[in-house]
Amino acid sequence: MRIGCNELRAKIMSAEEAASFITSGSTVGLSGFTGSGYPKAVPLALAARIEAAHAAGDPFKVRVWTGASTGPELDGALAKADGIEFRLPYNSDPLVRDKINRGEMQYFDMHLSQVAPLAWQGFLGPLDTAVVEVSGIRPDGSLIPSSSVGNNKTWLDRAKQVILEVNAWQNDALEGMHDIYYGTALPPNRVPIPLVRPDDRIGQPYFRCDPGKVVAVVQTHAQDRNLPFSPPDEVAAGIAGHLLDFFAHEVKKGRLPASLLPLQSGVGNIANAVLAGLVDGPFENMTAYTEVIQDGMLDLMSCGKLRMASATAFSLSPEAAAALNADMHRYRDKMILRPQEISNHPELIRRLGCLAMNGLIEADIYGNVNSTHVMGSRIQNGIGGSGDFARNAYVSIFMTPSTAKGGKISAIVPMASHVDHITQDVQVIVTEQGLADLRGLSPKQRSKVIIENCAHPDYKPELVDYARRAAERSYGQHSPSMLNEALSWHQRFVETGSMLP
Ligand code: 0RQ
Repeated sequence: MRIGCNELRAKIMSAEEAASFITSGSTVGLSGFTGSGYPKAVPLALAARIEAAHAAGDPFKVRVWTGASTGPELDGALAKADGIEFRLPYNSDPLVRDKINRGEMQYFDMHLSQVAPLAWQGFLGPLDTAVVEVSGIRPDGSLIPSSSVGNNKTWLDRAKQVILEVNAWQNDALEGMHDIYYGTALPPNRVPIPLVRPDDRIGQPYFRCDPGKVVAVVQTHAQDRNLPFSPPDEVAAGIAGHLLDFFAHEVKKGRLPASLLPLQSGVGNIANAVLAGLVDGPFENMTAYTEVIQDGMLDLMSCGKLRMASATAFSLSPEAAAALNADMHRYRDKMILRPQEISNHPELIRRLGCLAMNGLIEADIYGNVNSTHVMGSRIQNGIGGSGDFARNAYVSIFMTPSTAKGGKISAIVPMASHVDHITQDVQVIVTEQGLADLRGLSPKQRSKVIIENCAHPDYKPELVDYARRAAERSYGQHSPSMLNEALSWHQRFVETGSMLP
């Protein structure tokens, strides 16, 4: 029995009945992080309610807060119903993305570690309802978290009312894997967070939750979204190869220990391919202090090279999710899931010395990185946790194929059309062409090594030419630029569909 608390058992009802507690104009804090642990029934019922309201002429909309991206039954369904007025802090759903880019939805794309503190500070406004998936309810009303933790602790504490989805699809061996830290506070009452190793447990395995605030409990049996990863192609393998050589070089120089430092790996295919590359690498006894546990991390664990991983969520393919579910008892002692304010905490990332590896949309020749905006204006996903990790990492690495959209876009450009990570937060850039180690280099030195090592041959001569002319004509000579030309590649793409001249 997943629901051990009598008081809460008495509140079991249908998703439709539960959704009726959510009113138009209210703010809903939902669980969910990279397709894991999001509520799967109440948002669908809410979307149906919104559609019915719209058909009757009622402009029903809600404000949606989550951990990060969710799944089609949440973001997809609510966007399709045109039911989201405002969304934070990270999205990868294509329907939501379209609405944002058409100007039909407000989106506050923010550092994931800052969501909970900002909510506590009151800047985000009141939270009316929390809708949180859990894997069970204990007799005392405390909650066994699901496959992601995200901002759930904060939503449960802050919301005026709580709706719980108890998902029997989630493995009951999840119990005990979580570490929910209740020691965060607002200034001037903050104290050091007592975590000094990735495997330290500093909290408790359960969420506390006042049963009196719970208005509905909905039972589900539904799987997480679990998108497949594409198998590493030549480009991804090239990037992984350069990065592994770099790590080996750093170990040889004595700048990294032989087991490396806690790994952080972003979302996406390239990040996953790098982890796959580490399976065949020489490094043993590794750890991860990261946001998401992907397929590659499970592979690293099963071959014994990754000792443990701390994260806030799983982000697995259907095959890896099935493998984990079948073998949860083997993995569970090696994994800790924490609130995202802890998994992404700048203090902890700096203390542990994480090796941050994140994807990018484009980097400019001076090492400024755009992680979010295509052609300076169209949001792809969001900054997510990349900023939390990049600024505070021991080594901050960004990786990308050197071109996008079949070669029509260069990932290395004269000037980034939007900047998420300033050049000071970007220490290494890797493409399949090579790796640029930017540590200790001035802007002009950076531009040389980025163009030489990372640019695609189709674009390299253009970049060399731009840099040469900029060095002759620029207003200043610290980061030479030609303002009338710096974004012309992007303009050319917008006008012709290609950055190529
Ligand atoms: O779009 O699928 O429509 O073809 O972006 O690109 O090459 O598959 O790479 O999956 O690693 O994602 C930066 C988006 C890279 C990701 C980004 C298009 C490309 C494709 C995906 P299509 P790839 P990845 C912790 C860390 C920010 C958040 C973050 C991201 C799609 O890494 O969202 O780092 N990062 N979080 O075609 C136009 C370019 C492009 C481009 C790529 N220059 N111009 N389109 N694309 N480069 C995790 C969390 O925070 C939760």
